[in-house]
Amino acid sequence: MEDYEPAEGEASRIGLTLETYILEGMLGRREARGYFTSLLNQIALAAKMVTSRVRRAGLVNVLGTTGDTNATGDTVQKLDQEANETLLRVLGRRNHCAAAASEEEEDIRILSTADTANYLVVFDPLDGSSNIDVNISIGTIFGVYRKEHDGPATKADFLKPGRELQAAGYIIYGSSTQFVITTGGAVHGFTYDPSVGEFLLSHENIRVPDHHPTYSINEGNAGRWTDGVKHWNDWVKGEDNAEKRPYSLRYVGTLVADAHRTLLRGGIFAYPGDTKSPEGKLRLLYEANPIAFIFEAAGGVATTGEERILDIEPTELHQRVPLILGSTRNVDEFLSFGKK
Ligand code: AHM
Ligand code: MG
Repeated sequence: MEDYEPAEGEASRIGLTLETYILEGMLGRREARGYFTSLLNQIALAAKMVTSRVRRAGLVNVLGTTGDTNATGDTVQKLDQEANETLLRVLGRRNHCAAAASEEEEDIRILSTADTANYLVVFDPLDGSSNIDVNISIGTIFGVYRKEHDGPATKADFLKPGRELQAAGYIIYGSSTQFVITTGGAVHGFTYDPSVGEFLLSHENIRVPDHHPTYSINEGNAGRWTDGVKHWNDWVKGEDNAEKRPYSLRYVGTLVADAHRTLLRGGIFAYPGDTKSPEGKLRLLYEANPIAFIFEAAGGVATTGEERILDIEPTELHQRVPLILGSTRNVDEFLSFGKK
């Protein structure tokens, strides 16, 4: 898959719409039939629909006071279920997505058996759901794979390592809504302009800084960590002017938000395995893989502490995985404690 990186010497394209960017990517590929382009545009459309809904999140109960039905008579749903339904509905429309696997669904959902349906989409429709009700950043994470055979998609089609992703991205519903996407080359960020109704290129060619004195981990779990993680945690809090320690702690509790900050500023995010959850908390298919794909494309690292996230051969749709990601040097520091 060719990526959408601007040609050498090409002027900055800040302000370009996401739709134009996706279309230009297709025009740059000789064999392109437009299916991939169409699929990415559908994801962008779903993102607009979800953001419009997220922006009214505090009004759900207000809108639902007439007996838990909304203006069109539908039952008022929880936002994460609504985001899930929106993505499934929009992805199912153009016969380019054969099936989807969602964090909110027990099994895969077949969306099209048409010959044109050559792609598979994995997603976490609303990541950080415990933060919805308290008006803290939440997000949507997605990844796109190619379906490699004729005939209907199966669950086995989704059990591929993350390095086979054709595209990955996330949408962060923060102080503004931003859409970060890569097809494996450059990573770009687009900011939603509600007055125009479009995502506009605002962060061109994002690169993860090599190091930043920030760490991000749920320290409430400290008693359950391995000795390596405990020693690393003591070390980041130790005093050393030259190394800019102690590092600052930043933890939102929404992976998309913690990863987004780490992508732009650098530092480290870790959700390691512990005595209660040896495999950590985060899901390989919907969370770790797409975010790892973005970090690697931006020059960062994503590992379980023992192996590269993108090399894991999944065995289950909903399997969990320890996730350590961020700037190369910060992750190296972390790993040096694990090995002691
Ligand atoms: P969710 O998909 O149900 O929202 O859970 C995943 C979230 C991540 O966004 C975040 O990194 C993590 O759970 C936070 O977990 P904890 O509250 O244990 O720190
Ligand atoms: Mg999640």
